[in-house]
Amino acid sequence: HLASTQWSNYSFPKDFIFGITTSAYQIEGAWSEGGKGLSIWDYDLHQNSSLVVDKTNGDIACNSYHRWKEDVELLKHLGVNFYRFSISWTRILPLGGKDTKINDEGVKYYNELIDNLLAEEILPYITIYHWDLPQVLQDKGGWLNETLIEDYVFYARTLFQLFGDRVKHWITFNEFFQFCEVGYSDGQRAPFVSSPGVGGYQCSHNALLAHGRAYRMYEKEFKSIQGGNVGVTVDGSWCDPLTPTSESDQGAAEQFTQFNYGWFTYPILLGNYPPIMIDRIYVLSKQQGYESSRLPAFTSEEIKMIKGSYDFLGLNYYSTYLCTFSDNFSQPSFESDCGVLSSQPESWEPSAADWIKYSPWGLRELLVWIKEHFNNPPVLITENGWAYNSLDLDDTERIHYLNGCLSEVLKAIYEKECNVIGYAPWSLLDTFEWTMGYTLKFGLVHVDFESANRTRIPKRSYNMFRNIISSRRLE
Ligand code: GBH
Repeated sequence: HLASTQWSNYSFPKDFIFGITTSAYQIEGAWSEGGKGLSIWDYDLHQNSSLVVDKTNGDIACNSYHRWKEDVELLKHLGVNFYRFSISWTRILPLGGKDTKINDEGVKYYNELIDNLLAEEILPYITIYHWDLPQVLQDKGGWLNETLIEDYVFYARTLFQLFGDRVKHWITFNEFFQFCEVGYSDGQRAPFVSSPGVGGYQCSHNALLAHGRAYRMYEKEFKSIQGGNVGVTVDGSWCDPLTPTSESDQGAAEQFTQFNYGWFTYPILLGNYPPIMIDRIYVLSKQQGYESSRLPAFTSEEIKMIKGSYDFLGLNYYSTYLCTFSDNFSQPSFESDCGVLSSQPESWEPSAADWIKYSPWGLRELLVWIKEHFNNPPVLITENGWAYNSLDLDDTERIHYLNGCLSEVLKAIYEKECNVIGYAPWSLLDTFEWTMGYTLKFGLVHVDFESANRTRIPKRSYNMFRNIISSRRLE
């Protein structure tokens, strides 16, 4: 059935931008070179290699610290308008906070990368935080400690000062849900803290405040001089009702989106957590014997500060799930607070990642949901992708998925008037896939992790994406 699909016939609007994405820990390597300090991922995976399925780590990864010129060549030939990458906090501030010296070698690395991108007319879109917290700050409690807000704002200010003369697009955070809920509640990502129903909320409360404070700081101290934009990336799945005609399942699908996506977007766009989260977590916390809600509360000052703290909304979309209410979860936990069971039917085409099945329509549904809930803010798709687990130079399924998702983007723009401003797949390269190690491949470019110089070979999807960028249409 792969060949028979018809993609949308529209052309991408004139000002629609194309990019591609990576993140520092997943590609750079050189974990202890150039004066870099230790991040939680360096530290934890060196402590315990069993945290990763193939017992690998990002010590070398794609070696982009040394081979970034090849990355720039690949980006140039691809023809992208922008490159979304992240800065390694400990390459700039090896000890994290205010009392550490700026590491000149780290600054030099990013200066060269930025200058070479700009020379090729590729705009840098920099993610300030893509999960690699300095270990010294984790030693003080990490995102559970509200003093980290100050440290983050200091780090962000340092980046604006160092690079903001040339970098005009910043993304404060990548995916609060992943580093907070999975990192501090489930214990499945660094710092591998297990505190169900508690840790994730505390982490994200502090991280949302850090986001808002950094946004306001840029607005006050840099915006008039540097003229850039500050956005944030939230990961979004779409949820359809398990039984389409069931009103209960329809309610469950909306509740899932409120909890998984509204958790972060409601504060940033509307000023506070979704009412249903505030209510349910309060009631359940009381039942469970807590004195106050496990979900921290924003003060009215904080609400004013955080409301509207974005110039664009970054969206990472990979897959859709089917939802139904359930109370069959251990307590306390985010899952029982949310009260929704999600699954994916066997009949949807599987990728090598157990959480991604072929479901491009959910991207359009989510874009429409965003438009309706938040009055059509500018949305930049900052990730979207498909995983293989073996050599995939002829990656037809990835091509099929990216086309499918882009087709839904076109429909969202032309048939639903959604304000989608650009699109960047995950990822330029096969990367170190966190706890999946090197077993999952998302790249449009293959990386030979056996070769000393991490040889890069473009896949078929790279050429397909290149054609889309130059023709501005799907084929
Ligand atoms: C992105 O996160 C990251 O930003 C990026 O660094 C990473 O390399 C890329 O994905 C590919 O993995 O519903 O229980 O099955 C995506 C995080 C993790 C979000 C899995 C959805 C589904 C869990 N995704 N999650 S479940």
